[in-house]
Amino acid sequence: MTTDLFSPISLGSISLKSRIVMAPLTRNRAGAGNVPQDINVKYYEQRASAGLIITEATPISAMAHGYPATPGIHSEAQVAGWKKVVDAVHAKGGKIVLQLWHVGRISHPSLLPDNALPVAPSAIKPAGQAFTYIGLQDFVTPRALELNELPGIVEDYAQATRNALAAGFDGVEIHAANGYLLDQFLRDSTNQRKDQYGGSIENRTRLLLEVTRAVVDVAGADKVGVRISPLNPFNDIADSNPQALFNHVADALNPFKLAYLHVVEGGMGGSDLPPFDFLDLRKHFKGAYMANLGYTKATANAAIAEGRADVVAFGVPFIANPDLVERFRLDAPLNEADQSSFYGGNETGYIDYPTLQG
Ligand code: 8OZ
Repeated sequence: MTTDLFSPISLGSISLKSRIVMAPLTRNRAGAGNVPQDINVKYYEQRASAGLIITEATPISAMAHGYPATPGIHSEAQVAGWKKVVDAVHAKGGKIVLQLWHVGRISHPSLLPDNALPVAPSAIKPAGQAFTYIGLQDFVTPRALELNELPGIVEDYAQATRNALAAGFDGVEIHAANGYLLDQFLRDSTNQRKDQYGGSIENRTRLLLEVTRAVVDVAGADKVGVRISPLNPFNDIADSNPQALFNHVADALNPFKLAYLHVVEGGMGGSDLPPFDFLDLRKHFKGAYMANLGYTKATANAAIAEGRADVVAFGVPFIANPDLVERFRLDAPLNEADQSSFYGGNETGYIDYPTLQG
């Protein structure tokens, strides 16, 4: 029998019924205090037939927030809210990991404690605007983190991991992609530090490895994945040599024996991207490889059959199709996603997409 999307697989200690993964999706519908609420429970429960759900990006601390209504994992109420999500997904036989997120400079004082400046590897202002509770606001110049603050950031990841395990999650994914804090350290357009966290590829990878060490020490490597996006220019970021950087990241992560490496294989939003060989990256990483970005059932099956991926994460199709797995199984038509309800709002465009049953 050929291996395809419906072949079971284990990612570390997490056993999946299929290789159809729900990608992390920011939806901006948390309740007061950035606590997961009933509609969030319903939304994830509806999608529990996925082989694995990766939660929306989840801030690890008060300073890690950069958008309105994103559910955190740093208060007791948030942990209790997430526990309801996890219990609902588990009751339906699903698996779910929490994505650990620090936005770094992609934030705004109005979203941070005491109107603090966002923090980053270097004091470089991103082009563009932040989504805030008071509308779109120009990004500000962030404050460069002091060397002696970095252990505190690493500890925030560790504490968030303890909280995620307390909520019952099957594991955690470290978000090192899409121009947020860890990616800001990795790529050299945003990291111009002169200390041991900047400059060489080894130095720029250091914080990710320290965070991975801390998270693995809490959860065990077989419950930890890492997400990277070597080319994604989203959030005004780039690197002068992405192939060398991310091949090194893959090599450096190998000794941990992680559950998986999750790779955004391109850019969100059109622009000219530098050449990059994802198969080369895939060969550097010795564990399970999760591919993401624009895959269909056909292209995902081809990637799995050809060994270019072990599992595939689907984003937009899961927004619009809670029963995506069943639809793939039957080759049934997919619902169209309504872009206007992606970020923020209520039940509409969130928990009202029909299944094949209605
Ligand atoms: C889109 C809008 C807001 C946040 C990411 C967490 O790209 C996000 C995100 C995406 O990882």
